[in-house]
Amino acid sequence: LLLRNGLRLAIERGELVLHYQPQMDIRSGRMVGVEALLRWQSPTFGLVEPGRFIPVAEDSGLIVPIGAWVLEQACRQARAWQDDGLPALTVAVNLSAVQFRRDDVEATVDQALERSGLPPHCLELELTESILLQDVEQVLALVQRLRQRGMHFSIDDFGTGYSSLAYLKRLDIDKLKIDRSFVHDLDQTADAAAIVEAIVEMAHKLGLRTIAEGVESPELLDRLRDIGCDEAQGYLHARPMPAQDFSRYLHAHF
Ligand code: G
Ligand code: G
Ligand code: MN
Ligand code: NA
Repeated sequence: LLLRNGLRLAIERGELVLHYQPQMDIRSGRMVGVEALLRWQSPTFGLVEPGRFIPVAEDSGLIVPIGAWVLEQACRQARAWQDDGLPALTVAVNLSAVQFRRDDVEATVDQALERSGLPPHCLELELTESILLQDVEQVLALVQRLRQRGMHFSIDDFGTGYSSLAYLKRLDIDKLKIDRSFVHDLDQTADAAAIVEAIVEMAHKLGLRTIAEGVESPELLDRLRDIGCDEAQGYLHARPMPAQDFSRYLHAHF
């Protein structure tokens, strides 16, 4: 309850911040995208991780205004980097399944793009498999409409949730994000390696790209390259960092 009341005021008090983490193309070594990750800098609770407050935001409905803020902020920041002369990166934003249920996601996304001036093809929306527990036809149609306008979609934490391969095939997405629990064990257990290999092979057969989360070592990156995984994200390249630090990182990278 304390957390919820604090969270209610967090937006207007400017306590929410986005951190940014690069996404690298494994073959070329180029940065191709950046994920926006929400943090709450609370005067009472300190720096609160999303794992603690996103569930509270979802239960209370606060995820709707918070999600709208995240989308607009991430789009504005991506646009600012473009205006700064940096190569156009895709900015990935996490969407909660609750946003699909409680918000007019299409209007919220349009508003963020319009206000920021970010071209739709520079925005990627990360969905979780739990999105498919809802009115599937409605979700499929919405994703298709947004895709027609140029936006990209990925499935986050892939392999950990409920996923119907039948729906996956119908869902008009671009990319699977392989959950970091599989990536972490890649060089330790044959089972984890088998799972990552299977996901990559299936994704490619469905015409999807793959990105591995939680890539922490050069050895893991080598394994992923051998397996044919397309992209990597993790502490090996950079930790999530505030916008200002990420700007410096970008200028050093390009
Ligand atoms: O950054 P960190 O690993 O602590 O994030 C933990 C989880 O919180 C991740 O699974 C991520 O998907 C989720 N998360 C981070 N930012 C957002 C956000 O803006 N909206 C939603 N819905 N989830 C987020
Ligand atoms: O939305 P998603 O579940 O992909 O959230 C990514 C989360 O993973 C972020 O909260 C980020 O802090 C965390 N993360 C990013 N890179 C690494 C990594 O290399 N190792 C670990 N353990 N966590 C990571
Ligand atoms: Mn994510
Ligand atoms: Na994830």
